[in-house]
Amino acid sequence: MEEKIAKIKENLKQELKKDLKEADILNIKSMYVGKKSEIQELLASLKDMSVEDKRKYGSLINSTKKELEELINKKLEDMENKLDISFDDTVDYEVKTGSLHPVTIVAKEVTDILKRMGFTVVSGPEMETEYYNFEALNIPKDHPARDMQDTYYLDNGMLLRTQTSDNQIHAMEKYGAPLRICAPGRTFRNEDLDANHENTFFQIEGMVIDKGVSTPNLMYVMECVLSEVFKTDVKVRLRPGFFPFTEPSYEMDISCVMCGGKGCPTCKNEGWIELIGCGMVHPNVLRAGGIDPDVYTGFAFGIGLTRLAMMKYKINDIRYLNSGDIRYLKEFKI
Ligand code: FA5
Repeated sequence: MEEKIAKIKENLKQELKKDLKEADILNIKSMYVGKKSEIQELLASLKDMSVEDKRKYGSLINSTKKELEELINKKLEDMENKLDISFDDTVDYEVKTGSLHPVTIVAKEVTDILKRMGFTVVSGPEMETEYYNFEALNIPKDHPARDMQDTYYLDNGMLLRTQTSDNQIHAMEKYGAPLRICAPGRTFRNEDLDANHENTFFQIEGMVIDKGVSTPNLMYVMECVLSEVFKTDVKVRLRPGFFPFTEPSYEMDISCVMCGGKGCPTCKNEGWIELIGCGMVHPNVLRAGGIDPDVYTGFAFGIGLTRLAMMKYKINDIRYLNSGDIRYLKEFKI
């Protein structure tokens, strides 16, 4: 019996030394420990043995079966570990991944900068009521400022928001004063399209309300954002502007990076591109948000993120950014 068992073990070891595929090992498994295997026959024969032999061989046969199984399983495991390790260097393994859109990249950059300055990021609906988009922002029905921001009026009585400034009212209503929020988002206008005007573009709104907030605070925040986004010095100019929801109001322009300010089709020969609208929050707007203008003052700004992406990445026509042309967008892979 001992000899027979030693022979089975030796035979298996020899078999397993060969160069085997998974299917071969599974065949060997069935041959050596399967129902019709020799060891299984030996186990079956135990019942006909004398009590003495049973005691003598019972544990030997069982432990041998276990040993055979372990040898086979180890071979299977080694084979699995070996899989996937060999690479065929002749195959082109280029991994095709997507990339962030340039506007997403600058939006993230600006929100990160503002977050470091203590701004909380909020968001509002793209489908908006006239109240939040216009009326609460001191733009009543029939106000000429509505002409500057014509939009898409929906059958359900709502509209596609023309500016992220709707977030000013939502945030004041929700959080009250003091307040420090920014709100990136998509905006829509019925616009004549050209190299720097789209009908769908992105802005980021900012609003700070506290006691004693003034214009120099606003200028400081704008300066920090622009110098961090562009890393190098860029020329900006501040000029008086008009928004019914701020008083005083300003517009900030950036010297066109495509022509260095000389004038080109991108800036429509002006040398400057309008980038930011901003100002001190009008008392009527604070009131609409439930905040007492005799106690609190505030500033707000709206940065054109799509234009910012154009200027940062020297894109000469805004329409590329909504084109979905992958060859073009691939350039910005980060
Ligand atoms: C506004 O939308 C104001 N809500 C900004 C504001 C916020 C003022 C808070 C005061 C306080 P304006 O229409 O100028 O303002 O747009 C702001 C910026 O959005 C522009 O400077 C420009 O960068 C961008 N922008 C405006 N229209 C378009 C357009 N058609 N295509 C691409 N970018 C645009």
